Amino acid sequence: SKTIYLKDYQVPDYLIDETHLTFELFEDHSLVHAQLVMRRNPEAGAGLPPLVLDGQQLELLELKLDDRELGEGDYSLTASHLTLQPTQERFVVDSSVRIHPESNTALEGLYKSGTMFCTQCEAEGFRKITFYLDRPDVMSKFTTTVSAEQHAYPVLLSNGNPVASGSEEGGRHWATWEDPFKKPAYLFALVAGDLWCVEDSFTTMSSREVALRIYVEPENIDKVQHAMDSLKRSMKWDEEVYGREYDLDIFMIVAVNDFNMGAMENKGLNIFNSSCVLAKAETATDAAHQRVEAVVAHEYFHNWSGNRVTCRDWFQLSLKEGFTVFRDSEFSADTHSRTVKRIEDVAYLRTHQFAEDAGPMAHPVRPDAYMEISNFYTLTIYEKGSEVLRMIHTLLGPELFRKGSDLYFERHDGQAVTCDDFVKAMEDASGIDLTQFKRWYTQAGTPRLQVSEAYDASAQTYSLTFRQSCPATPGQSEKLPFVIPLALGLLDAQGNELPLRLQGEATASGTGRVLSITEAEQTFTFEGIAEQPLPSLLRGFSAPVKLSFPYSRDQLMFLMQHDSDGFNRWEAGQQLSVQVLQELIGQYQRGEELALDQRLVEALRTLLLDESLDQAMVAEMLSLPGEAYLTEISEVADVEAIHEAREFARLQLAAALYTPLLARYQANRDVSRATPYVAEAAHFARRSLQNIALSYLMLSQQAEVLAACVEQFENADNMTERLAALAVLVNSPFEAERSKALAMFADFFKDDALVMDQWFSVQAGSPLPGGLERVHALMQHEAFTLKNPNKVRALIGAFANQNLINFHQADGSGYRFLADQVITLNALNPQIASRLLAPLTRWRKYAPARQAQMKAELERILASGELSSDVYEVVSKSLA
Ligand code: B3K
Ligand code: ZN
Repeated sequence: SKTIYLKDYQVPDYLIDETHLTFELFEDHSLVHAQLVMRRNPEAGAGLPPLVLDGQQLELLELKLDDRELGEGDYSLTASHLTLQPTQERFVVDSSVRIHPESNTALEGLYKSGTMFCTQCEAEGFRKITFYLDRPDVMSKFTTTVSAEQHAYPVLLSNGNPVASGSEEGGRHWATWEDPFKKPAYLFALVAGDLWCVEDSFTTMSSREVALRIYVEPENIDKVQHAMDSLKRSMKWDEEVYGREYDLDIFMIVAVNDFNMGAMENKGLNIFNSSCVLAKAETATDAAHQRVEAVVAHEYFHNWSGNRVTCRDWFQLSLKEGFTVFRDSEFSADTHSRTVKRIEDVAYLRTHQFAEDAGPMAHPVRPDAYMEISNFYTLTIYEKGSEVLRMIHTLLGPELFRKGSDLYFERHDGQAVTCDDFVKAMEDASGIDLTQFKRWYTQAGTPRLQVSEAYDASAQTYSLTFRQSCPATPGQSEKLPFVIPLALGLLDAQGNELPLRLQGEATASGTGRVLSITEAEQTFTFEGIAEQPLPSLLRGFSAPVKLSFPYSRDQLMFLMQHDSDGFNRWEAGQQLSVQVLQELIGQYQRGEELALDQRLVEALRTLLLDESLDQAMVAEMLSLPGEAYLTEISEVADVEAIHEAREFARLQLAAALYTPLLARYQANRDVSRATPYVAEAAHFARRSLQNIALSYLMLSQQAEVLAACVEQFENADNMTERLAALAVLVNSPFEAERSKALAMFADFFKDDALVMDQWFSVQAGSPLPGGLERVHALMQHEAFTLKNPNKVRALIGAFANQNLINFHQADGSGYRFLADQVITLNALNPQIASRLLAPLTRWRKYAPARQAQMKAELERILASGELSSDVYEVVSKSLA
């Protein structure tokens, strides 16, 4: 495999003004004819260099240049390129190829999911469909004709507007679609299948009527309404918050079962993993409902941030992904609870993106080299990229940020641009210099920010000193200081916010404010501070850094109660829990008796007893930091100590708080019983507290709790309650009830693939001993197949990522199992194989014995035969 560098970027030699595609779909092959209306790129210099088209796994049947048939001497063909010599500035290339979607298990290019044909072209899948300049800075107008057997494939879709259709002899029919907007090939899509659709419409801000259609397999037609409602809310929100209007007459979403990721923003024809479209109360949890809403919004928002303005090259991927994640997370925050959304996003970022940023695949938000671009659809590009946008938003404020985004869209509409272009628009609109800020795009790694305080009672000054540093990452040993926007407030002894006046300022400018930290070491001094204050730092997680301040446990408890920033109240609770859990981990490691700091118990009791608090917040506070997060913040992760310490704390909390937990549980379950399912914040909140209370209560092994759990499992009218009860039973020692519930569930839902995914996941995640044996057995279940990415994620992914105590079995069996699956999947679906591999790449986190076992498995994968570029890149970099 060879490395591609950003510094080698060159504009394309040729452009494709028009692309006319004809697909003839058959059961044992498909034919693709492409007519490319091309010209020399005026920006690329003089002369007529050879035209090098991308193409992989294509059987070339015919090739013409300006209607002249080319023979073997007129072109050269390798496994990845077709080269021919143009003789004029403007010319037309016609090619016909044969491809095999019916045996495409990589799910990239044109493939079959069940009985339907569909495509996935981002990033470089279009070259598996036809010979093309498969790069995002080549934008073209597409016309697509699809023909297929009418009975099996009544629905034929592509991008843009339908312009013609008809029947052919022999039971076939065809349809032609025309997309008036220029686009890169990665946004091309085609669907053919026996699909039903739900139809609706949206009237845009300039009063245009847009037809909305969501296509699904007939049996899923009753699970589409939530996605349709989410789509309409997204369209409205993008008009209101960003001034962005939809631009075609029709917007379509198609749900497919076999899909490598969540969804894809193809112009006018989004293709979705069915797990990100289908949702109804009986089969999808609250989390699934929220994910559907967020992914529908995300893909819709790409119509502007990604499609109208796209990326010049794949190094700029975060230009569209970071921005679009920021947009969808703000949409969710506006739609439900802002604080809860922020807590969820930060917990996810700190657990997973921080781990990536500290591992062998660490890369900047704008990478400068890659082997396989599919490996760079990462938490760093998406989640950290979104944090970078959020910091720009914080530094500019909402009005200037909107001005900057308007300027960006106006200036670059119809273009393929860079992250620098985006930042330039923000600078030009705001007058704020972001030169130093751009280090967030180029330097990898999570910055550390150490904070110390000094209070001078006689001068009435309070100083905070910040020291920032950033650990070395692959290829980057030295880092320069970042611009860190730090939102903060100061609390007095009663918990009131103090007015803030920095040295040199005439008057205080309110209470909370944002400091801009730009130096390696920097001190800010506040004046007129009459008593020693308690700082509330990094409010709302205003920058993706690891902050440390020497808080005592009592101070954290004070912040938990009094901080005016909801996010930081949660954060104080998390820091308190981390301190307490780390103390338990130490006790376990030293062979001492474990003793839980009772202050944590009392802090949580106070929260449970306060019925005026947002129930979702109480639920979030009750959720102790997860094992994966405790692993991430450990110098050397001790798997057993982390698990035992956390389980001990949960048991102690369950016992001490039994009465208030039961009261909150019962009250909420009563409301749930009397209330029809609604996918809204207050209802999510009630069910989340109910379910976390149940999971604690079950640790008591009381008969009344078991009865309540079984009651909830059997009688719930929604999947949120039913699945939570099932998970609690699966993790419990009540073997009879557990087996009965699992069997009932599988029997009832056996025909619903997405529900069976939940059934697999719940079992794969159970920390009870024998986890690997259970996973092995489940792989034999008739509903399981390695060919479906959702199944792989639900069973193998959940085991390796969410069942740390079983995956990290001391005998190395978990590692061996995962490597075996990676080797099998490498041949079937390289993208899925490469993603599955991530837990093994974290070997440096563990003690020497585990390190050796994990490395041995990585080496075994490397030696296992012909590796895809996807797997090769991750394995080789992990071992480097
Ligand atoms: N842009 C797609 C991701 C494509 C991944 C290709 N391996 C979905 C999204 O981010 O919206
Ligand atoms: Zn995206």
